[in-house]
Amino acid sequence: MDGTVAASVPRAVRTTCPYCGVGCGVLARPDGRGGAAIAGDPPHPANFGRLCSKGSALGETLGLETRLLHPMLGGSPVPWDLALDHVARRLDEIRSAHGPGSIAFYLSGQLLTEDYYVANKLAKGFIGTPHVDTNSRLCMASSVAGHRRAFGADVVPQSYDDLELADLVVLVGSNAAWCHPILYHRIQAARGERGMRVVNIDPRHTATSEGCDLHLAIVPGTDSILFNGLLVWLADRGLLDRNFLELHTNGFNDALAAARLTSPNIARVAESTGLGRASVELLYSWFSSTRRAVTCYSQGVNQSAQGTDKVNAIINCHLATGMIGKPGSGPLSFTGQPNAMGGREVGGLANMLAAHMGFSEIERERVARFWSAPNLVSGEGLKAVAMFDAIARGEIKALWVMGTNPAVSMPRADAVRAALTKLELFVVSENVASNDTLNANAVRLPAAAWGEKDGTVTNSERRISRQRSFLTLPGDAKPDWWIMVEVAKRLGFGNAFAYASPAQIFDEHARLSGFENAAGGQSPERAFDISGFAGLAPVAYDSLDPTQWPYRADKEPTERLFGSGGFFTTDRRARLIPVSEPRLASPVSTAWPFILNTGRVRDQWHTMTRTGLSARLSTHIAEPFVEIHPADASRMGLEQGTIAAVETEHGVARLRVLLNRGQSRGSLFAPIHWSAENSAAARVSALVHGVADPISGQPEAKATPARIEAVAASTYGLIVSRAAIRPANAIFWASSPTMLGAVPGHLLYFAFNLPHRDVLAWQRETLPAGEWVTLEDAKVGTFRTAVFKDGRLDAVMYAAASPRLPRTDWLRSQFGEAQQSGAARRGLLAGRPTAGGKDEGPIVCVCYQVGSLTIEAAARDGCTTTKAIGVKLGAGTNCGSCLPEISRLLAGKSAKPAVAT
Ligand SMILES: Nc1nc2c(c(=O)[nH]1)N[C@H]1C(S)=C(S)[C@@H](COP(=O)(O)OP(=O)(O)OC[C@H]3O[C@@H](n4cnc5c(=O)[nH]c(N)nc54)[C@H](O)[C@@H]3O)O[C@H]1N2
Ligand SMILES: Nc1nc2c(c(=O)[nH]1)N[C@H]1C(S)=C(S)[C@@H](COP(=O)(O)OP(=O)(O)OC[C@H]3O[C@@H](n4cnc5c(=O)[nH]c(N)nc54)[C@H](O)[C@@H]3O)O[C@H]1N2
Ligand code: SF4
Ligand SMILES: [Mo]
Repeated sequence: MDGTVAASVPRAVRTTCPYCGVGCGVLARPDGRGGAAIAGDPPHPANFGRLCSKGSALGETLGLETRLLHPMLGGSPVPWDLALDHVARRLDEIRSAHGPGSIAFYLSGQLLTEDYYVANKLAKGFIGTPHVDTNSRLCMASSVAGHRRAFGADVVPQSYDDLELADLVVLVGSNAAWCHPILYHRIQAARGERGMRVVNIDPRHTATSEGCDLHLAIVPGTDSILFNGLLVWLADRGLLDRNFLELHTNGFNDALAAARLTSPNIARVAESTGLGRASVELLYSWFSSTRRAVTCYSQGVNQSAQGTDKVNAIINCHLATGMIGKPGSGPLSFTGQPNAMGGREVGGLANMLAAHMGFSEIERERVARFWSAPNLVSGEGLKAVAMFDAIARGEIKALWVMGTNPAVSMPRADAVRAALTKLELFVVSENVASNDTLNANAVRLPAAAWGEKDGTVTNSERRISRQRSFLTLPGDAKPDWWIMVEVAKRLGFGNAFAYASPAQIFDEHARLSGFENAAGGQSPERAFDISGFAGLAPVAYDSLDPTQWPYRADKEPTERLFGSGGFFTTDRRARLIPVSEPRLASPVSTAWPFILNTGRVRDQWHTMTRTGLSARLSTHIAEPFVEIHPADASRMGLEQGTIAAVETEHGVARLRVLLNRGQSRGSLFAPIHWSAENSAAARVSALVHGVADPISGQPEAKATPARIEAVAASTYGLIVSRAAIRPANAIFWASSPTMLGAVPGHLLYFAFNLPHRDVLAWQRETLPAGEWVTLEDAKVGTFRTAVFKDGRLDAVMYAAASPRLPRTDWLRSQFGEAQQSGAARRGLLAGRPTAGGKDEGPIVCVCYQVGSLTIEAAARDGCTTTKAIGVKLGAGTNCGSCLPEISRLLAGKSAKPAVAT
C-alpha cells in the first residue's frame, strides 16, 4: 500500500466479540466519529476471519443515544466523587449495622476477567461477604458442577479443532446455528468436506436440526436416560475402553448399575425419551462405531433441574470409551457468554473462591495470605435464585449489579423486579440509561462499554483473548474495575487495590493461578494455571495473542487435556457418576398442561440492550412470539398471528402465535429477549419457575408448566415510521428499530381490543402530521393510512380485524423513494407492491438484506445450492448465519422454522 493512503486509513484494532462464548476475533477500524468498521480477524483461531450476523453488526450498536453517561444519584447526575462516596459510605453503614452477609454482588459473564477479579476480591476478601454470584449461574453452573464431579476441576478438555476432526458431532440441547453460529459453520464446513455425521438432540426442530443427519426430538428433561442407555449399550457390546477405565477412572460399575435402572434396554429408552427405537439405535451405533466423537452441550442440558446429571451422563460415555481429550473426540460444553469461562476462573460463582480454589482451610488460608485479605469469607455464598429470594425477604440489604439485567433474565423476573425495590442500597454499573433492572432507587454508575474497555475474556475452548479499546470513553463512563477500585479505596482497602491498569490486575490473577499450585503440593494441583503470564510487561499484555490455558512457563502448551488421564482429583482419576432417573421439576397438570421452553433467536442478544439498537438485526425477527404445534393450536382455538396469553404460576406474557410443526406437541417455545423497554407484556422469564438443580443451583429455564389461551382482539396492526411510536391501552405491542430502505426507522406491531372508533382516535393522535392518505372499511374493521411529508413517505399504518398483516419488507423499502407515484401510493394502502414494484419477501440474509422471495426466484432460475445463491445474490456469503434458512428455502420449505411449515 502506498504510504499516503496508509496514513489516512485509521489503524484496525484487534479485539474480541462481546457476544457469545465462541469468542471470535474482531478487527475494529474506528471511523473517528465514534463508530467503527467491523470485520472478522483472519488469524484468530476461533473464527479465522468470519463473524456471524450479530458480530458483523457490532458497528451499529456503538451509538451513544441509549448510553448512561453520568453517575446518577436519586435520579440526578452527580460527579463521580459524590456517587462513589455515597456507595462506600452506605456499604460501610450497612455492613456495620447488619454484617457483611447483608451485602451481595450479582455479576456477569460479560464482564472482563480483570473486572471480575476485582469484584470477587473486594467482596470475598475485604468486605467479607460470600454472596457473590453471577448470571453464569443461569448459564454454565451445571457444566461447571458436572466437570468438577467428573474431572475434579472445571475444565473443558477439548478445542474447536476437534469439531473438524470428528467423525460424529452430537449437539445436545444446543441451537448452535443461532447461538454459536461460527462453530456451527465450522461443523457444517467439515461435514461438507469430510462427510462427518451430525446429530441434534432437542425437543424442537430448529435451524440447527436443518444441518443434521439425525434430529432426535427428545421428551424434555430425559437426556440422561438417553446417555445412560448409551453407556449400557456400550457395556453390553464390549465396546468400552477397558484400559482407559482401569488406568484413569473410578466409579464405572456404580455408574453402569445406575444406568441399567433408568435405561435397561433400547425399548425402555425409546419409551421414556419419546424417540423411535430406530433413531436411538442409530445414535448408539454411530457413537460406538467411531473413535472420534465430540458431544457438544448447551442450555438444553444446563438449564435443567437435573442439569448436572445430564452433563455427567454425557461425560460418562466419553470416559467409558476413552474418547476424551483426543483429537476429534471428547465432551465440549458450549459456553454462553464471552467471558463465562473467565468469570469461573476468578471465582465469580458463589461456590468458588478464586483461581479455581474452593473453601477448604488450606485454600482459604492461601488466598487470604496472597491477598493480605483481612476479611476472607468462611464458605460459600448464596447462589443467584437464593440470593434474590434473600433480597425479597429483606435479609440482603445492599446489592451491586454489574453487566446483567436480572429483572428480565432471572426466573420469576416479576418477583425479582419487585425485590429490587426493597433494597436499602442498590448500585448498578451499566452501559445503558434505562432497562428493567434500573429502578428509581438505583445508584447508576456509567460503565465503559465494548470498544471502550480493555482486558481479557476466555472462550469455550479455554482461549484467553484480549478485548481492546478503540474508542475514547464517552461522558463520565469508566471501566468497571476502576469503579470498584475507587470504592475499595474509600472503604480503606486502597493498598490491596492499587491498580492503575487492567494489565496489573491480570498479572495478579496470573500469579494467584500459579501460587502454591504444583503436583505433590499440600492440596491437589489446580487445572487453571496461567502463571506463564505472571510478570507480563504492559506492552506484552497489550499485544497478547489468543492463548489457551493452562499456560505455564515449565510446560508445553496443550490444546487438549486428559487424553492420557491426569485428572484433577486427589488420585488423578476421573469419576464416572451414577445418574438416576431424571424428572422435570414440576410435572404438567390439568391446570398447566403445556411445558414452556424458552431460548434465543438468531439476531438478538439477551435483553436487547445492544443488538436491539441495530435496525438490520431487527429485520430478522421483530416481535416476541410463542411457537406451538398446529395440532395444539387448533385444540386451543389459536390461529397463526393472533395473540395468546401464556401463563404459569409465576406470571403471564402476551405473545404473537406462530404455528410450527417443528415444535413438539404439548410444549411451547418463547424467546427470552423482550422486556418492558420494547414490549407490552413479553418478559418471558417472569413465567419461569426456576427450580434449581440441587447440585449446581442452576435454575430450570426450559420446562415450566404453563397454559395458553387466545386473547380477544378487535384490531391487529403495524406502523412503520421514521419516528418511534408507542401505544397505550394495547393488549400487545412490540417496537423495534428497522431499516427504511437504507436508513434506520421504527416498526411497531400492536393489537387492541377496543371499539373501532377508539382505535381511530388513537391513530389520529399518534401518527405524525403531514399529508394523510387513508383507506377505511369500517364494516370489516380495516383502515390504512400513509402519511407523506413533502411527498416522501413518513409513516404507514395498517390495522385490521384479521391478524393477517402485510409483510413489512416492501413497505419499508418505500421509505427510500424520494416521491411516491400514484401506483405506489395505491400499493402502499394495499400493503403489497403494484406492478413493477420489487418484493423481497421476509428478510433472510440480514447482511445483504436479501429476502425469501428473491431467493426462491433465484432457485427457480437454477440456483439450487447455497453456494449458487451466494454467487448470484450475495446472500449467506458474509456471516453465513442464514445458510440454514437458505437451505430450507431451497428444499421448498419456508425460511424460518419459526413460521408455520
Ligand atoms: N443469537 C444469540 N446467540 C447467543 C445468545 C443470545 O442471546 N442470542 N446467548 C448466548 C448465551 S449466554 C448462551 S447461554 C447460549 C445458549 O445457546 P443454546 O443453549 O444453544 O440456546 P437456547 O436457545 O437457550 O437453548 C438451546 C436449545 O435447548 C433446547 N432444549 C430445551 N429443553 C431441552 C431438553 O430437555 N433437552 C434437550 N436436549 N434440549 C432442550 C431448546 O429447545 C433450545 O433449542 O447462546 C449464546 N449465543
Ligand atoms: N427464561 C430464560 N431465562 C434466561 C435464559 C433462558 O434461556 N431462558 N438464559 C439465561 C442465560 S444463559 C443468561 S447468560 C442470561 C443473560 O441475561 P442478562 O445477563 O441479564 O442479559 P444481558 O442483556 O446480556 O444483560 C447485560 C446487561 O449489562 C449491560 N452491559 C453490557 N456490557 C457491560 C459492561 O461491560 N459493563 C457493565 N457494567 N454493564 C454492561 C447491558 O447493557 C445489559 O443491561 O439470561 C438467563 N435467563
Ligand atoms: S459467533 Fe457471532 S456472536 Fe459469537 S463470538 Fe462469533 S461473531 Fe460474536
Ligand atoms: Mo448464557
